[in-house]
Amino acid sequence: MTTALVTGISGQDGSYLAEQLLSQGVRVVGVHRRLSAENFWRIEHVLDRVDLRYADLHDLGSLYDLVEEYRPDEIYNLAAQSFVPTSWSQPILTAEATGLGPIRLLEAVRRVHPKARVYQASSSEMFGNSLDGDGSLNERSRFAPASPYACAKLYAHHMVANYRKAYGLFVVSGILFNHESPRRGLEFVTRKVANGVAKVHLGLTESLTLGALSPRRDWGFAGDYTRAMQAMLRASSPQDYVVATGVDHSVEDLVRIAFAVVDRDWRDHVEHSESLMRKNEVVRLRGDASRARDELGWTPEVDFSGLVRRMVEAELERLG
Ligand code: NDP
Ligand code: GDR
Repeated sequence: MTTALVTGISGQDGSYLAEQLLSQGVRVVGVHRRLSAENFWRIEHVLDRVDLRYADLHDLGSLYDLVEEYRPDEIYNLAAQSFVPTSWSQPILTAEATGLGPIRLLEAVRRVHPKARVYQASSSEMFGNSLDGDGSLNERSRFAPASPYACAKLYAHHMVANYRKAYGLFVVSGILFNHESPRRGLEFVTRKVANGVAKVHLGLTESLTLGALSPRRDWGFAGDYTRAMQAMLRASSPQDYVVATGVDHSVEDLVRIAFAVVDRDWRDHVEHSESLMRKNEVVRLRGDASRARDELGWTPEVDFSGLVRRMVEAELERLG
């Protein structure tokens, strides 16, 4: 029986990945950190089928013990401080968790179980504002990280490539562009907008306050992207892959399409706050996932408007 260890099991991606692995008969060891109140709302429906174990990305010993005990075939390192604005207010914590955390895991793997295949959650944020003109970003594009989060991810990304080369480990990074779902954290813009639209529609509030409306992102569905993670670990050789839809939209497009789901005009309900504007905003990200398509056979199934509709409907159901 294949055993997979998943860090960040309580997060958005961890929940979809756990479902997919369980449906394939894989034994899932879910790693979560100790909190004063458990945060299992995304994985409640699979809790009875997952081996839940405590470990923290800050604590090498806890990671080492788990790798030694389970000797997993696959390790998915999804845990991170993943919110860009928090990386400005807590840059050192972000460097520790998002940058050094993966190295602690790699050290445990190389010392006790080098046969494990490891997936590292890299990010399109590592490209920063390096995109020229109307192009798109692939595995050979230039990195120009524009936040402490992106710098931490890029450090881990390069370390994965170094461990692969120096130690011959099967370790890969997926350079994933934004992916969303009804299980997204409320602080991220897609879920914030979906939630705001539902509240306006149900008469719970009049408006929604946002920062910049012009940034463009390549938004896909999280469940499509966790399929790509698995395909990377099961490929014949270890390589990094960009995972993206290839289509970008602005925050304004997002808001317009989301309010249209409930037949409303976004201009009647959206307010602006300077406090939500970002330092070093990343203006536009669009990915080119040709390598993942050609070598892994991966393509996304959910398009942008289908994703937005799904998220707004989920919020209406939750709040209604
Ligand atoms: P989430 O923020 O939803 O989940 C992050 C997870 O990491 C949570 O389970 C959280 O636990 C856990 N975590 C945070 N700090 C620690 C720590 N010190 N020790 C152990 N666990 C910790 O992220 P997503 O699911 O959206 O993303 C998964 C990964 O992919 C992240 O690394 C993210 O940076 C990266 N990524 C995400 C993209 C996206 O668009 N979603 C795109 C590209 C990369 P808790 O529940 O206790 O907070
Ligand atoms: P991002 O996602 O920073 O791209 O990182 P987020 O949804 O936070 O921001 C996307 C864009 O929306 C603009 N924006 C706002 N964002 C938030 N959160 N709240 C607002 O009110 C708001 N108004 C406008 C932002 O300025 C930005 O341009 C996500 C995370 O999942 C990372 O972990 C991951 O690595 C990248 O995607 C790829």
